[in-house]
Amino acid sequence: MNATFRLVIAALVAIVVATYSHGQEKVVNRFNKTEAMIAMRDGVKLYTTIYVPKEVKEKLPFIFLRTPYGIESRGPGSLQSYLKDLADEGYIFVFQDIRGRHKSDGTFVMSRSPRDPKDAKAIDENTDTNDTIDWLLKNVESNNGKVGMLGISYPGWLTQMAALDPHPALKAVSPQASPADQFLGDDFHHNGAFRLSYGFEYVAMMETDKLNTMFKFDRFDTYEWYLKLGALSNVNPKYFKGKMPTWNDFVKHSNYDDFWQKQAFAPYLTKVTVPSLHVAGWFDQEDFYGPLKIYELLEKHDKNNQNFLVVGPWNHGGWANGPGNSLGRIKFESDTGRYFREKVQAAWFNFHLKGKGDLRQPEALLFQTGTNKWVAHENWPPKNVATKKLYFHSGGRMNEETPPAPRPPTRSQPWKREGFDSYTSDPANPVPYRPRPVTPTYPGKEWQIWMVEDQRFAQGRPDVLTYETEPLTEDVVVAGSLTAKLFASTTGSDSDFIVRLIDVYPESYPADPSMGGFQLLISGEPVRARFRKSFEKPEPVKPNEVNEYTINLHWSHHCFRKGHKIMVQVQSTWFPLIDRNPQRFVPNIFEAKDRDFEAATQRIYRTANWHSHIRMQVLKGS
Ligand code: PG9
Repeated sequence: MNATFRLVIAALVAIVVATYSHGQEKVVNRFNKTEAMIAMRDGVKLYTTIYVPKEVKEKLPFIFLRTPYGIESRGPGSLQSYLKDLADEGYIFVFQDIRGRHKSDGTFVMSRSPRDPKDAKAIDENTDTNDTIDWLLKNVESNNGKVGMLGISYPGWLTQMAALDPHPALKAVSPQASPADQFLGDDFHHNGAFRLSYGFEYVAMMETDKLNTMFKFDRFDTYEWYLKLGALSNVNPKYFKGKMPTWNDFVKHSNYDDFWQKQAFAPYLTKVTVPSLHVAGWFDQEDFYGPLKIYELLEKHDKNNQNFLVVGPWNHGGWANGPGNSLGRIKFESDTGRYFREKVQAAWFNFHLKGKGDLRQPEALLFQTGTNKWVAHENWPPKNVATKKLYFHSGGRMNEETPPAPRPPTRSQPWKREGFDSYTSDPANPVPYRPRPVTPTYPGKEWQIWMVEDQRFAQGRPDVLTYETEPLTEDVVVAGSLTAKLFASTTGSDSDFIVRLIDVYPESYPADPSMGGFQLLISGEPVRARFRKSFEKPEPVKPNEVNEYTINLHWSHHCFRKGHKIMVQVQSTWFPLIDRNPQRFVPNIFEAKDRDFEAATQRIYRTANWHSHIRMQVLKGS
């Protein structure tokens, strides 16, 4: 090989290496990292890492993120994606392990309630945040005295906690996918129905030790594992042995008592203390209720227009990584995640912490699924909406006509009663919430996308009722709240009713033939008969009595396209997402025994008086 040839080869190698390493550039390498154990007011020390850009040209604000999941990997990892646009702009990043988790001292308390303001010595996540900000302002050189906070889910909740009684230096927050009420709508319960797989597996992950330790299932299909577990009263003797504080709280507080009410945000959100950008995903499998509820509660007090909402087509935290142009098999036709990180999140903090740009944040920036476009609204829910009611009819039909009065049984068919559909719900054979095998929640990939799974796996089960419209003759745009009304009876003395709203694609779908007949879940929620009058004081139902159930399906901004059908399904189990109702009333389902579980026959009525239906807020004209 002659010298010139060797040189050419060396140059080529250098170019390849340079190109490759540029693509792999580690953002964290642009920073100097320091570690600190910062003392809180009660002496407990919290592990904190501080990343200051190596080239500091001006004084910089802080971006502060607190987490229970361990900052060692998550801190630098998030600089690479979630926080990359902010890193490119130039901030001092601070990450902190919260009390009792990973490298921090103290005791972890799950969703620790806000402190009693009369107790001067009390601590909570808010005081820990404020003590840390005090320390940062004094100890980190080249800071400009301003702090912004953000985070997703637990870190989003910590961000909202910081805003309850903010440090004066806290100038902007973005609580993202933060829970608001763990009994009514977020991770642990929906309308008081326990989210079994999530509750069990999350508690094991957080409370086995200080790290993120996953529960080890001895079966591949956790549907089978949870079925074999039987009643919830088997959890402590067989697995947790009374050592998981949060599980013990679930058992002790099976109703909406003080414990849950004190933890929920509703009593505390009485003013907008700092500019707040609330972020949610339409397909969030964990905390969709929270961010919209927090926005709604604060909006009532938003005198200075500082409270904003963004909802994209994402799963839990789906905006933090990757382009966000699809989820499962659903395509969104643009890079929604990238757009959010750069044009919304970075713009928000650049404006509030650096005075940069001309922030024109719409009141509510929502991605309209179905038509795949971002829509800016002046109010959420918007004002130009009408109510559309779709009633259940015989033969699985659903339309806007109220059902006729039932015909009495005839002499030739004395047994025939019209005006209801019936199914038997057997706790020994519950309806799965996603196609089996149901892999574990963590670190399972399937959990993250179950809400966009084709719902056809459940159709045809004898314990799932289906009602659907004719193919739509024009687009129907849901914009706002969705509610189901059921008139139902059970042969048991307690029961669950689960309603799922589905967008059914046309059988022939030329835009993507593999999506023909696809069934996309738009919303699904359970109601527990025992809580039909009050979440505080459960009551049995009288067997065979017809009761009215209102199921809040929350909010949506979805366009059911012309040619699609709107479908509603009703069932009484959704397993192991929701624990099984024994269907025989017991004072506390966490203490029910295996022998308390029994099959029940359910009726869903569709008569002139008992007109089960779904109610949707739709944009006027659709
Ligand atoms: N959904 C998780 C969580 C948040 C708050 C309390 C409990 C669980 C999370 O992803 O952080």
